[in-house]
Amino acid sequence: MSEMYRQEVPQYGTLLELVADINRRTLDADPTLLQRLDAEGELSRLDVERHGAIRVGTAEELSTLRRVFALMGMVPVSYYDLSEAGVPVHSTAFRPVDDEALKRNPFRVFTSLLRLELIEDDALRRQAASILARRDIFTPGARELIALGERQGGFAPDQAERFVTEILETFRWHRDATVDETTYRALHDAHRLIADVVCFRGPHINHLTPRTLDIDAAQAAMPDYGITPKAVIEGPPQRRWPILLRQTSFKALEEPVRFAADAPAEDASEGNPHQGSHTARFGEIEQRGMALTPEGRARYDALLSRSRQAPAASDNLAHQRHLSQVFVEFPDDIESIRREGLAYFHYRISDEGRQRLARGDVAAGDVDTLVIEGWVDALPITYEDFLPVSAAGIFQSNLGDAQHQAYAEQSNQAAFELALGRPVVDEFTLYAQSQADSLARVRHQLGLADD
Ligand code: OOG
Ligand code: NI
Repeated sequence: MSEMYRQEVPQYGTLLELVADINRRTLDADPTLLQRLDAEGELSRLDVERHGAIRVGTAEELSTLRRVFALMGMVPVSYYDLSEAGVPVHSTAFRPVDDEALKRNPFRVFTSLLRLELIEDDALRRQAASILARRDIFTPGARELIALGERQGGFAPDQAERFVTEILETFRWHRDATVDETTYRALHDAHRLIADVVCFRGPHINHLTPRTLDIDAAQAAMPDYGITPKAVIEGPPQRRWPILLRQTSFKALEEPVRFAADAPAEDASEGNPHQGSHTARFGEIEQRGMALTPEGRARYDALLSRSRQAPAASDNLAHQRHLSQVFVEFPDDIESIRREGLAYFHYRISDEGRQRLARGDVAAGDVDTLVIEGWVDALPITYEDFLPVSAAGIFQSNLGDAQHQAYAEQSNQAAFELALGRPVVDEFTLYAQSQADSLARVRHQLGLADD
């Protein structure tokens, strides 16, 4: 998919180069970081690490994607409501969840479902629904393989190859809209995102996002690479110990499309197509820090909303200065963060602990004691998920200048899960489990009973 996207959106290739340059420079300049990432097993995943995003229109599309991703070992984690931010979708992220898989390749797909019920105009809403009902975003081959994979409980290698090839088609860009220009305009005027979801044959991947080790440097360097960044980096400020997720993107590009002939023709291949343009696809970069506990997250959310009470800064440096001032209240040394229970950690026996064991020393005490006495290392767990306020900022930077009011409709996780065909997994449960497993393992290695 990365290959395909690079061909479809050449600027994405440039973005990958920029990120690789910055990551190399950052690691050269900071041997401690190099060592830490290596110890955490993060170095090998750095170059392949991505997330991407798609938007679908129906429950059937969403639930079929859930089955596709399940065959790839990815499950829906978390529920994100974007309607509060004036974007008529709600979302989840499909991703691997076990530590081994995350280490190999933590690819995530932020997947949004259009909330048709938020289109106010009855006739337009019905028209959108009927356009969506006519399309199939999966190839017949993909549908056969999904059924086969489910029956077999997986794929033989050659089947897996074919599966990837067929599924890739779902994410491909189609420059032929399935509707005439009048219909496109009407849907676009209701909300640009609605036109993006409804008017094409499939849910084209709308961005891919590599991970950078220094997003401030990447943001500053974008213009040198001929890329125009969005005004500000979303998420927390720069810190010694990075938390959660920081993101920035380049603006969606205007791309040529062909509209179907005006009604009554419904098929883009008939009649004289009309030229037009559509903006949807962009590139993004992210910097990931540690996963916060519910307590840490509550503090983050409170500080973020306090920072947003001030008028928005239009340039990134001013924005970052202001954020940093507000976030001084969030501890930035790793032991305070750990002891105050603000983040999740992987516990591992230390080199020193290993030597002591070999000498016949005996460890004792709870986890804090083991860490203080140097038996055990605590390594922050990387945040693998998304932030609704940041996601809204990313969406909005690509919706042009039109300001959108929050939708009055409530967030509706139950409706989303009904469409998805299963409940989403709670992210905090995953991190807590991963931490608990590591602790149980290390206590076992030290010959201690469970905490
Ligand atoms: C998804 C925007 C959200 C992120 O990284 O928070 C997102 C979209 O534009 O479809 O990708
Ligand atoms: Ni994204």
